[in-house]
Amino acid sequence: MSLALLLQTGLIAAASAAAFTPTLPFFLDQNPFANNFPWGGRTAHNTNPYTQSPTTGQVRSYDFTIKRGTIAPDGYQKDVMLVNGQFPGPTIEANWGDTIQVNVHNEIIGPEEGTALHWHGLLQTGSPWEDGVPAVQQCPIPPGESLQYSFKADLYGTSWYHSHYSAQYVGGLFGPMIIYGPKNADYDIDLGPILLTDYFHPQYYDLIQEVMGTDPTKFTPRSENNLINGKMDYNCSLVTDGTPCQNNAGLSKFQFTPGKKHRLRLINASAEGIQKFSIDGHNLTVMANDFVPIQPYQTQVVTLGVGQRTDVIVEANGLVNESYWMRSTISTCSATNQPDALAIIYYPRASKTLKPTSTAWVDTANECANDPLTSTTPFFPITPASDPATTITIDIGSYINATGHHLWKMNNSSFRADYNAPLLLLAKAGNTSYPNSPEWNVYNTGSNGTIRLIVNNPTPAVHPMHLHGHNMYVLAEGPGTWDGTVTNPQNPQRRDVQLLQKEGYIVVQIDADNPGVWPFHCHIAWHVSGGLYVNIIVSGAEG
Ligand SMILES: *[C@@H]1O[C@H](CO)[C@@H](O)[C@H](O)[C@H]1NC(C)=O
Ligand SMILES: *[C@@H]1O[C@H](CO)[C@@H](O)[C@H](O)[C@H]1NC(C)=O
Ligand SMILES: *[C@@H]1O[C@H](CO)[C@@H](O)[C@H](O)[C@H]1NC(C)=O
Ligand SMILES: *[C@@H]1O[C@H](CO)[C@@H](O)[C@H](O)[C@H]1NC(C)=O
Ligand SMILES: *[C@@H]1O[C@H](CO)[C@@H](O)[C@H](O)[C@H]1NC(C)=O
Ligand SMILES: *[C@@H]1O[C@H](CO)[C@@H](O)[C@H](O)[C@H]1NC(C)=O
Ligand SMILES: *[C@@H]1O[C@H](CO)[C@@H](O)[C@H](O)[C@H]1NC(C)=O
Ligand SMILES: *[C@@H]1O[C@H](CO)[C@@H](O)[C@H](O)[C@H]1NC(C)=O
Ligand SMILES: *[C@@H]1O[C@H](CO)[C@@H](O)[C@H](O)[C@H]1NC(C)=O
Ligand SMILES: [Cu+2]
Repeated sequence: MSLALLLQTGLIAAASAAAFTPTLPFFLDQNPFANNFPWGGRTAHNTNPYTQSPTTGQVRSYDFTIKRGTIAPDGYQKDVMLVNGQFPGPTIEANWGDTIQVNVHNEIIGPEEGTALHWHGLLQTGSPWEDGVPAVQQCPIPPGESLQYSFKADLYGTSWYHSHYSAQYVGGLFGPMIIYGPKNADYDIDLGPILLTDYFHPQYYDLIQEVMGTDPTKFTPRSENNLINGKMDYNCSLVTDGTPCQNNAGLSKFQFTPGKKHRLRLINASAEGIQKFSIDGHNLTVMANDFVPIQPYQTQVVTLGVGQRTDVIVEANGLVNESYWMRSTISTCSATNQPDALAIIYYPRASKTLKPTSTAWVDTANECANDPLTSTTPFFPITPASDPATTITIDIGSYINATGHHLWKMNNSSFRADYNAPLLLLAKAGNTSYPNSPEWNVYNTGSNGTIRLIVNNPTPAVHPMHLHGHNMYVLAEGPGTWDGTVTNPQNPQRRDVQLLQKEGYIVVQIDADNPGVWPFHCHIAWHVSGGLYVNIIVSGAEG
């Protein structure tokens, strides 16, 4: 039986405690690197990924059943929601230009909840209704019902899918999404997705009620643990309410082949935590941020905000008889009781019973910001317009409303959704004004071709800002307010999530070439639920 089939049927679960994380690809029918390159002569260097993606005609079908379940990934028993009984959810794989088709069956009962899945970072060009945000592009999928999503793998690299219904993804509904495409840096072995996730023991819905509640001591929940690919140990002596808990639940394990270059696909699927990723004794070569290949640069510690991805290459130049810690540490600007996630990398002759004795790198980077924009040069250069047609300035704030609840606002307006009135459907019917619903936070940019967003954050919290449907040019970011300077104006960083520093700003810009209603929001689950969210209507570029 193939590995993919084993994973699908869940038979691997029993064996996985001892097993190493398998390498990619899992493809049953073809190895995209060995057999063919369905993207033809397109390279990371010669092809504009936004306008020249291939169409292979190949369909990758997945069947996702979403149900409640009980798991104990760190030893602490917890009720969650799962895709096909797996935590994290199954890996979606496709080649650049393939069509991904996912049949989602909502079987969430006891109690019932709606759901909807978002395919993070894909452009959805020509298919804006497949983006998966309830109240914007669709109604929630009701319990007992199914929905087929079908969309093109229009960018390539590393990403994830997650529920966009309430904060359900914090309750377990997420998984990796890998799209194979041209290489912009050389490597031998694809070690696959490495999901970094802060982990909360209470139910997500109880946390949301506290975060948006009236008790200020509960506005910022502290995570209990930090997981790598859904695993970490927990100190069960800390459990005081009698919940079953088992010490030494086990860590994720990876295997390095000496002398080979390994690609690691880091994904920050946290609710709140900024993660600092490193491997003891090894350098990291950063080759992509989000879905954007970049000119490789070397570092020891990578910072990822929620929703961000970074692909790194690691050369296995350690001792063949040693094992090394892989670490992801939640930074001091996030709230946690246990910041350190660990996994183990084994060389072939390392003892499988002794723990590594390696020591961590000293992290000298800014605790609460991405690497400087000057480090990043996109592989395919694009120069954005210097005179955008539309400029939208938005100030972020938090406040206590008249009933004492804690909310977030963008330009003085806290977003509140109406699941029964998806904005894309209204826009398709020609209706883009909702005088009685200012809380829908809609910014209609008409047919203007370039849109600049200046976001000011006077609050003492970092916000990973995510835009759907586009890669943003990140023109500037920093503390304080913008002085008008653009970093790397000829070829600025592009990505789909950018950290907005506390008491700081970001300036981002898009080419409005993808008609749709596109969410722009903070990816911290608690903040987006509290209203830190706007919708941008893009009608299609005219100039
Ligand atoms: C586990 O937690 C208990 C209770 O706080 C503490 O006394 C103990 O030192 C902890 N054990 C470890 C290994 O951290
Ligand atoms: C994930 O993002 C959160 C929020 O921005 C951040 O606190 C955390 O450190 C990030 N994790 C990694 C591994 O980058
Ligand atoms: C990491 O990179 C630095 C700078 O390029 C180099 O001096 C050092 O030897 C490298 N260390 C390892 C373990 O590869
Ligand atoms: C690995 O080999 C080196 C010498 O090559 C030795 O110094 C080291 O102690 C060995 N490590 C282990 C865990 O046996
Ligand atoms: C479109 O661009 C023009 C020219 O910059 C500007 O005056 C107008 O306000 C913009 N319209 C919208 C809806 O943003
Ligand atoms: C305050 O916010 C909460 C949570 O969104 C909401 O339930 C409540 O109705 C709001 N109060 C007022 C007066 O609008
Ligand atoms: C947001 O508020 C600021 C300050 O009141 C104002 O300058 C800006 O134009 C507003 N932005 C939008 C998009 O309404
Ligand atoms: C923000 O909203 C509040 C309440 O709706 C209002 O009193 C205040 O004038 C608004 N401030 C601005 C700058 O629009
Ligand atoms: C547009 O939709 C809103 C919300 O459903 C509704 O209140 C409004 O009457 C609609 N406008 C038109 C012109 O149909
Ligand atoms: Cu935020």
